[in-house]
Amino acid sequence: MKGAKIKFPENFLWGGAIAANQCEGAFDEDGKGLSVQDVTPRGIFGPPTEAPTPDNLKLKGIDFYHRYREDIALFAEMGFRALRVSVAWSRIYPNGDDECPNEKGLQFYDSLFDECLRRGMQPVVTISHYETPLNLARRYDGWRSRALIGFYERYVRTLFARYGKKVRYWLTFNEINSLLHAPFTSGGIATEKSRLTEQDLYQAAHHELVASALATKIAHETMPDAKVGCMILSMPLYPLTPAPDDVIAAMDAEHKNDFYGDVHVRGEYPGYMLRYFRERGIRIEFADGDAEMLKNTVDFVSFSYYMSACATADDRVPRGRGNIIGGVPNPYLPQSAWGWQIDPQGLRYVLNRFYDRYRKPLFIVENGLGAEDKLVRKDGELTVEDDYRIDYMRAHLKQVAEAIADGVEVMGYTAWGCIDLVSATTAEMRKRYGMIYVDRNDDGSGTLARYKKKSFYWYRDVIASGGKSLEGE
Ligand code: BGP
Repeated sequence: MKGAKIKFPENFLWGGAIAANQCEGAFDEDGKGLSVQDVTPRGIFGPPTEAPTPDNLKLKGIDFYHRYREDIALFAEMGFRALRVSVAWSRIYPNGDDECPNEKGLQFYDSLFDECLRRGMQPVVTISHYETPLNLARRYDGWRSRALIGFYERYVRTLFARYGKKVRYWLTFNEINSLLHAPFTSGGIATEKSRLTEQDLYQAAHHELVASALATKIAHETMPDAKVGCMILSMPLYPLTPAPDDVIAAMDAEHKNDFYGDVHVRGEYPGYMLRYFRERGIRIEFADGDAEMLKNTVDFVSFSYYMSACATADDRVPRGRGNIIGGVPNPYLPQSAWGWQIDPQGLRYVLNRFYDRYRKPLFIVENGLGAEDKLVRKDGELTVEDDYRIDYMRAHLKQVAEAIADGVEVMGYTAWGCIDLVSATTAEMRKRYGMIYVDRNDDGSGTLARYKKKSFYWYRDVIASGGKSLEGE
């Protein structure tokens, strides 16, 4: 097949994405309570500490809390039409179960969203991005408890009432399918992972799914123009060989992730999951009204995409590293310095697969390359010659164009970590995604000054040309 002519829709939401816990810093300012991230200095898979420790880079982030105006000005220079951010739940409800919200926290996001709008960017807001208030984890075991639905409801009602006129695009839970793999970070579940059964985890997932549907219902009732999306960690799992056993293993592995999108879009539990539960004696407790609530389905499907992996029926084949879920390495693909396999065509594959399955607009809300950058001086300016990042983004955006040519409805693309921030899985600063370099090192040192990388100018040209500049490259 010939490469498609590059044609992105007129109103395509070009932009970038960040998350509060990885960039804001100011972890205890203006009444903010602690979140699960404030006690995980080693990243998603590291053990939590009792209290925040000085080596936790996330406590300081990149000081976005104080520098957001300057950073948004840089995003505007790149021509962003959308900025995906998250609200730190514990800025609004410091303990999660408080009766009243923290006004100072609310004011911060008022100013942040105003600044986005003033600069011509639609805020795309993740309501819960790995930032469950720590008190909800310690006191209730996070989403294992049904009580969390009520606390989340209070929180979203507060957000919708306050920001309904400023924010149109809402995402309910970041990478909701990561709950099984990272229960503390993703679900605020304090019980150690090794002691949790599948029953425990799927019950927690059920609570999140009900909460997500409830948020969608409230949004639709209170904000007629709002669009609500689910957010899925996408990672296509190819069969390692054409052996039918591997094909079925891949289908089963895909189903484990599809479950979440299927409930969000179809409004009910899919048959393959009911079978899985039945055969393992897992009984999901549905409260009265839950089945009805799940029928409040989303307007669009958003997802992160970094890599693909393989699945096999052969348990002896070792698994590789990757974005939370992981899988068996694909012998045909190169990998990043962190072992994440690079597969631009996988993005076209995912877009087609989701569109075939859901027939809903799709939004790529995370994609990018985590790499080590070297600051150099060029024409008197400090910069990074990050051709590797440009190559990654170009190859992926070209595949987005292919999917659009295939007829897939794509709403937008927000590049992950458009400004360097602290890594989620490893809590490092040296794993950088940005088109803007931030002078902060793993030991916490650095001036926090921002420098434009080569990719900054490249992305600016891509956006300005509506993707056309990719054609000649
Ligand atoms: C996703 C998260 C992000 C982000 C990204 C990159 O799973 O939603 O928060 O961090 O992965 O991961 P990392 O920072 O570990 O490279």
